[in-house]
Amino acid sequence: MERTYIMIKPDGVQRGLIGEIVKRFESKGFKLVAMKLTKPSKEHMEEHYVDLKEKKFFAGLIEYMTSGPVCAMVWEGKGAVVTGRKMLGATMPSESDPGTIRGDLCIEVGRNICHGSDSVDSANKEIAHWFPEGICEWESCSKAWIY
Ligand code: RTP
Repeated sequence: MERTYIMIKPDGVQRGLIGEIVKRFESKGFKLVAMKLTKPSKEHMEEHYVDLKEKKFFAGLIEYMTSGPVCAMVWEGKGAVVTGRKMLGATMPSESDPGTIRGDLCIEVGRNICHGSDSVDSANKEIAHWFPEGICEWESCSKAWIY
């Protein structure tokens, strides 16, 4: 089953949006298979965004992304990568459609509250980078408590 790496950025954590974002992924039907709050090192974040290292905004991006804890998650389900990106909305909040996470909840590109893998290949690399300890494998083996 396809998996994607979704990260709530420091501004999303500080604004108390973890519950709102998790709710959207749960309501959509995706399955949460890994989650942790972690304050990444500069080196760890530079590796995550290595493809952007030549961009003018790179230093500011790293400073922002290491300014507080992030909520690192892995979500599983059919088409999780493409659908996850659609749920996040466009990178620029001014271009994100209403109904998307960025479209509903933020204004600045430099404070756009969430990250989502842009391909299955990136997702696999990002999951290994953020969860080297492995992730939780679980099945809904009994539905006795679901009404
Ligand atoms: P992300 O990796 O965070 O999900 O973002 P993305 O694929 O939608 O966009 P990308 O181009 O990879 O940019 C990564 C993050 O860098 C910040 N950014 N700032 N100041 C700027 O013009 C600018 N452009 C991008 C955003 O936080 C963006 O999400």
